[in-house]
Parts: sequence; C-alpha cells; structure tokens
Amino acid sequence: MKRIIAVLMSMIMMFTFTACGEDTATSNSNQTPNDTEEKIVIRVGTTAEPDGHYVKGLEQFKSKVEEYTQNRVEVQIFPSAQLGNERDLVEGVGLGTLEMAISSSGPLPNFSKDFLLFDLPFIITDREIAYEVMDGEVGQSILSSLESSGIKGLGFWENGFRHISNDKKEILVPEDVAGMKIRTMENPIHIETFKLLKSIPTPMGWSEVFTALQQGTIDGQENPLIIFDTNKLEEAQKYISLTGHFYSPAVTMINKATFDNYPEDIQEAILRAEKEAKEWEREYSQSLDKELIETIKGKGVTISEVDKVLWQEACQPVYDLFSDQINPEYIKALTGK
Ligand code: EAX
Repeated sequence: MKRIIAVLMSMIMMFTFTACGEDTATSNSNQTPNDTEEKIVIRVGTTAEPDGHYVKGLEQFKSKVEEYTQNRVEVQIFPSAQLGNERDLVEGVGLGTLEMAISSSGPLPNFSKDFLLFDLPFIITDREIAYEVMDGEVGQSILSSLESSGIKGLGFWENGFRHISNDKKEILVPEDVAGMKIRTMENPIHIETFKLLKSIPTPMGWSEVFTALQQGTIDGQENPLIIFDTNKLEEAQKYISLTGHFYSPAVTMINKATFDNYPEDIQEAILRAEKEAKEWEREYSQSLDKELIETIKGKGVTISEVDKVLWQEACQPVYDLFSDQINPEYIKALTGK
C-alpha cells in the first residue's frame, strides 16, 4: 500500500512541476498565439506592496487586458520586489527574461539619461502640467529612448511627491538634514541633491531599506506617503517632513521584441488597457494625499509642513551640475523657462 502511495505522490509531483515548467517556458518566450490557442502570459514585476497604488493600477490593467483580449492574455502581477529591485526589473524587461515592469523613474537614468529631467528638485510642482508633458511629445520621446535597451516604454504613471522621513528629529529647514544618512534611489541627481544639503546620501535598492532603517545603518529615506504607509515605515521612522522635493513618475514598460511579436489586436488591447489604467492610477494616487496624512499621524508619526521656498533655494545649485546632460527644451516644457 505504502509503495502505491509513493508512486502516486511522485506522479503528482512530476505533473505539477511540468505544468509550472510549461507555464514558465511559455511565459519566457517571445510568445505569439498559435492555432492551439496557447494563452499569452505577461508577468509584471514591481517593488511596491499589494495594497499600494502601483499594484491597484496593475490590477486595473490586468482586468482590462484580459477583457479586451477575451482572456487570450493572462497578466500575472509580482509585487514586493519578488522578482528583484527596480534596476533588476528594468534589466529583466530589457533582456526579455521578464515581460513587463513598473518602476519609479529614479533608476531609469541608468538606462537613458533623458529621464534625469524628472529628478531635478522641484521641477514639477503642478501634476496637471506634468501629466500634459509626460503624455505629450516630450514624454513620448523620453519613453522611446528606452528602445535602445530593448524596452518599449508604455506610459508614465504616478509614484508621487517624495517627502523626507527620519527617526532622529523633526526636520523643518534644510540645515536639519546635515550629517544624516538618508537612503536615496540609485540616481545621480538624488545623490548630489542630498550631498548639497550636507547629508550623507546612501543609495540602495528598495528591498534593503526597511532593514537598514530598523538596524540604524541609515537615519532616513524619502518617498511618497503611500510607499511609507504600505511598507509600514512607521515601525522604524518617527518623523516625516512634507518637503515634496522630487516628483517621481512611475514608468510602465514591456520587452520590445515580445510586444512586437504579439498580433496587432493584442498590441492594441495592451496599449488601450495601459492608457486607461494609467488614468485610473493617477486619480487614485492623488486621492490618497490627504487621508494618508491622517492615517500615518494616527500611527504615531509626527508629520511637519515645511517652508518649501527654503528647500527649493537650497537644492537649486544641483541644476548647474546636470544642465549639460538634460535637453533644455525638456526643462522648458516643464517649467516654461
Ligand atoms: O517605486 O525605490 C524607491 O524609493 C521607489 O520610490 C519605490 O520602490 C517605489
């Protein structure tokens, strides 16, 4: 009897592995549907948490793509940096080992310098102007600069205005961050800006940040409130200053060769679903601003308003360090100057 059970168990194991293997094999190829109606699987990676704005937007994208393709496409969402940090995700999409990702624009200058535009401190203060520029010629030209890395940039979603948090003291004026170890994204302008503020910028992938905060190897970080809240940073950070020093777009992207291999009707369904999900995600992200301040205060965090003019003046010199790397037409589109 025992032998029969052992044989049955090994048969079940073999079947399970093979089925997953087939699924993985299909989802790794440059898929095109064929007569056997093989389902196209699109895996999307993100570092954000399941209850965050990226994943809620991706759930909109998933349901729309599956509806518009009559379920010939299945979208699988992998949150919480399961498939790696944002640089890894973008590299994977470029190599074609991952079909899609959504990433804050922060790491993207490592793939195209055009994205540095969005990292200039306080260059975006009005979302509507930002959306117009990102959805227009300038934004589309910046997205297409990813194609040399094998990536088709689909759209600019919203990460949001970034605020500084720390576990030492209330930060009100730029001088207050002097000497603090502040985690930044792996982005040259972010690093130089926090150096300018006489802090100690400490770039690292997102998945390492919570532990580094808990262990005290860094004193603070900077992110939109939704990222702070969905990553439970109140467990390691007691102060937030509403500096809004950077506005982060979040870019959705797909491996270009894989996308180009899809039949036209599936390409159109993906582009339509992404555009609609982008608009939904931007609305959702904006709607969170006020309620998150109350939610996070309710968790014992001190949230301080700051005089943004002081911060803007303190960060301004970083423009001179990078102006030769950023198309002046792009800066004019965002600032009018
Ligand atoms: O994209 O790394 C960061 O601080 C990003 O804002 C976060 O992963 C969401």
